[in-house]
Amino acid sequence: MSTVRTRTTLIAFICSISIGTAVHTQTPQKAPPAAKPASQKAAPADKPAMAKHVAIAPSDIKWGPAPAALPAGAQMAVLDGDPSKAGMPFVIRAKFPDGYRIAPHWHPTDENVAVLSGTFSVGVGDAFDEKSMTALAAGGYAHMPKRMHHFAMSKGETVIQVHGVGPFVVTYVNPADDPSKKK
Ligand SMILES: [Cu+2]
Repeated sequence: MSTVRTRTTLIAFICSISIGTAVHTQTPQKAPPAAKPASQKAAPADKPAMAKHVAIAPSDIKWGPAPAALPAGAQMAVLDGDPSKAGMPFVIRAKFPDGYRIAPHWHPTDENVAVLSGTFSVGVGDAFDEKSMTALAAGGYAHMPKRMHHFAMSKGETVIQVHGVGPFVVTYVNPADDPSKKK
């Protein structure tokens, strides 16, 4: 039963991330793919393919609503990679309003969090306990090993950067805390 629930969460999360990303893409989706320029053709066998580089100015980050697996009010942007793809590295940003709370949950993969602004507090365990949390100011960092139960809270508008290897899925310890299941 819990396997079914986990899969549902995963699919819901992936769908909402894809939708969120698609909605905020500014290029038309229906244009046929342009022919690849010569520079993007497969590299000769003796040369490894060059990876794409990424350079995004803060003003060019395309924020959109966070996936339904997170409580309403958060914004998210995918900077690199794809958090929905298994084995794919990703870098995302999340922006939380003051007092935002994420109930105890876990991920199937390690989560790495850098705090860019505001204050982000994290705690571990099955019950949300403010007193047990560690408050991280801008510059702080947190690592949550895969499957470790943890919870979080913001103070002031807070921006974090999360990196890891997909799939980035949120599963709540108490299924009643899952915002994607509420309505
Ligand atoms: Cu988490």
